[in-house]
Amino acid sequence: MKRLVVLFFSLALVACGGNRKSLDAGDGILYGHQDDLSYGHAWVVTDAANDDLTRSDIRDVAGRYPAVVGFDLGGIELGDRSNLDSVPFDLIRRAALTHMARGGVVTFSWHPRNPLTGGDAWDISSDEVVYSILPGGELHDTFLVWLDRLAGFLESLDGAPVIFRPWHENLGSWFWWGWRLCSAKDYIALYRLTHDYLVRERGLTNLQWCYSPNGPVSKPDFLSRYPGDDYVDILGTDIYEYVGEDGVKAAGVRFQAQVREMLATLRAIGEEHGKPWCLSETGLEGLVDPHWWSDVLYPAITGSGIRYVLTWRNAHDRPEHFYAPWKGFEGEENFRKFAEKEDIILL
Ligand code: BMA
Repeated sequence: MKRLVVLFFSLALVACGGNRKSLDAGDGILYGHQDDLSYGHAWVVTDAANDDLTRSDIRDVAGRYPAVVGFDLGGIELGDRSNLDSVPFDLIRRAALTHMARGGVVTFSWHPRNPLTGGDAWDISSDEVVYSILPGGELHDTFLVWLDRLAGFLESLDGAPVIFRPWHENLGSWFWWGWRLCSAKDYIALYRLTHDYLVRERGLTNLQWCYSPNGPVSKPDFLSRYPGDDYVDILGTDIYEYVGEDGVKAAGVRFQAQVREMLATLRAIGEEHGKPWCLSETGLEGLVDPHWWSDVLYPAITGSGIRYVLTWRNAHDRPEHFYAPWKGFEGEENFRKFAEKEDIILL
């Protein structure tokens, strides 16, 4: 309960302090962008210690920062200096604290390496990984060291409230903690172990726990690996638009229907369980639909009751890998149209 109050407090800060639309946070949707302050399309912060962190693709295009910024902690478990996308953890910490000082909300995802094979988060060559790191498993002690390093980073935020979203997209089978890679019982045990280590062992009270399977999935599927109301503060889902052989327009129609249906499911679960809900990751790679923001995403989320929507990163070293506009991108005007909507909140 205390944790939720902290979240609402930080959302209210955004709504009151940072946005010229005088919206109650409960009515508006915070817009978020992954890695927004550490790099963008064709630029990257190089002076991690001194950069003033005012550059942002979103600000370049819309004049304001995203209300939510996401960062990924993949690599922290090994004690690496930089994450899996080569962003230094010192920069991530400073960018997260800077964003919160501006009134924004921060969310952390985590793509940890595969502890059994040594591969990455996408290494699904073994279905014994989760089992092996649970109590009694051969790698349990190793995993506790990983959690210790993760806790060290989260502790270094000095109690600032953040959303933590581990073990995401777990109803698909592309991560080693995915659907076909572990039993529901073991998945839930993994989530609870992570939670209990950070909260009970390490006393971290600043984390809002987000459970965010990939969507669309049915309500029974969503709940089949739900860690429980005592472990989760926010319900999320990750849904991307993929363009198939039937083209961009059909992809948009399909995506919109999927998002609407999934968010209706989250609303039903959220109301039953007393939890807020969000669209924790989304996007269309390369924004190949010029009207995506106004005609596809916005109608899919307006009125859905979500607290926030986060689009994925704009890689600086892969020109086609972006999910938000950047200065000079031909679709920037369409994003501004989205950002100007009454219920969309930027910072
Ligand atoms: C994926 C891609 C990868 C990246 C990963 C974690 O969706 O963007 O390039 O390494 O997320 O950020």
